[in-house]
Amino acid sequence: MTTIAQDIPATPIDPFSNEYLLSPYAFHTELRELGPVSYLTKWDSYVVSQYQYVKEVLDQPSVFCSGAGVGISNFKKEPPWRVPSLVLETDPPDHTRNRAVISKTLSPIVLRNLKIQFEAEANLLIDRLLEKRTFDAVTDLAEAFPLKVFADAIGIIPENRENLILYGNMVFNGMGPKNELFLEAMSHAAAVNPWVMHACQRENLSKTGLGIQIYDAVDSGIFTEMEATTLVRSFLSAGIDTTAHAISNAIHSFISFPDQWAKLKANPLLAKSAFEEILRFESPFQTFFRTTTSEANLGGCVIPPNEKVMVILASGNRDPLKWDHPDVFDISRVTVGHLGFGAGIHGCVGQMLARAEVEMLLQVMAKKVASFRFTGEPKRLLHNTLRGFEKLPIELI
Ligand code: OW7
Repeated sequence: MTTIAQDIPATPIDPFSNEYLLSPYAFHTELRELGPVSYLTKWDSYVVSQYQYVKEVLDQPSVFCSGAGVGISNFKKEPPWRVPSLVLETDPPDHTRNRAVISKTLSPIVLRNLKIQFEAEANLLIDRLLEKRTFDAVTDLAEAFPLKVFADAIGIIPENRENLILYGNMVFNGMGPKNELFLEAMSHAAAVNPWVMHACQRENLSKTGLGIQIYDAVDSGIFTEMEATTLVRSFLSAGIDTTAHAISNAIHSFISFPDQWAKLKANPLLAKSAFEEILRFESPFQTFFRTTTSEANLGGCVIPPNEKVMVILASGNRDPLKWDHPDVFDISRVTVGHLGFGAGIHGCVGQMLARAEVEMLLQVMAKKVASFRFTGEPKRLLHNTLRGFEKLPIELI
C-alpha cells in the first residue's frame, strides 16, 4: 500500500500566546481536528496533537531526535543556553548509557525506603498546615514538599533550595521562544546557575543520597567528573517544578471537583490512581519538541528533515479518540497509556519517585484533611511549558 502525501495545514494558533497558555484545551481540540500534523506559521515549527501521532513521534527517537534540543530552538542553528543535558537532550547510544546510570540509583528497594520517608514528611507537613489553616498551597505545600523530600533524597545542601524553583523555571520556560517568560526566567541565571552547579558537585552532595551515586560512574571510568556533575543536574532540572505543579494541579482539581475529593477520602488508597488521572487531566509538563533527522511520515503527512516538531502530550491526554469523556476528572478511570510522563526511550526516568512522593502526600491528605476551600482567586501560572498555578490561596480544615 502506498501512502499518498497529504497537505499539512498551516495554522495561526500561537501556543505561546497568553490566551493559549492560560487556557490551552480548546486550542488542542482545534489542532487535533486539523489532522495528524499541522504547521505553526508564527514559529516555523510543525505540531502533533493527536494521541496516536504523539505516540508515533515518541516511539521513533531516531527519526524525531532529542539531540538538537527539546525546546523550540534547534541546537544545530543556535547554541543552547546551558550545557545540554546528558539524558534529555541526547540520543542513543550516549543516551542509553547515561540514562542507565540514573536508573541504577532508582531501584525498587531504594524507592520503597524513600516512600517511608515521604510518608513521614507528608504527615509532618500536613500537620503543620492544618495548624496554620490558611496559606498559599503553591509555596507552602506544592513547592515545599518536593523541596524537602526530593532534594533530601538526592542529597542536596539544605541552604537556598528555593534556587531549585528558579532553576526549573529557567529549564522549562527556556524550552519556549525568547518571549517575556523566557527572559524573566533567565534573569535569575547569574545567581542561580552557579549555585546549582555547586550543589551538584561530589563534595557538596550528601554521602547517603542518590546524587553522589552518579559519581560511581566516574570511579569506574564511564564519566568524567564534569559529566557526572551535569548528570546530577538532571535530577534537579526535572524533579522539582514538575512535581510541584502536579501537586498544585491536584489541589485545584480536588477543590473544583468535590465529588472526587469525597471519593478519595472514602478510600485513601485511591491516591495512586488519582495521581495518574491528575497527570492525564492537567499534565504539568504539557509540551516539548523533537527535531526530524530525515524526512518523516506521520499519517501521510511528510515533514522535511531538520525541522522542529512540537509534541503536545497534554493534548494526547485529552484526545477523544483515545479517552471516554476526556474533559471529565475521574480518579477511578483507567489511565493506562497516559502521556503525562512522556513515552518511549525518554519516558520519565524518575516516574516511580514522583509517584511515591505524590501518592504519599495525597494519601496523608485524604486521611487528615476533612475539607478544604479557596480563600481567594486561584491564579494560573503563565509558563511556556508547564501548567500549574502562581497562587492558590486555600484553607484546610
Ligand atoms: C535534564 C521532565 C523532563 C527533564 C526536564 C528538564 C531537564 C532535564 C530533564 O525531564 O536536564 O535532564
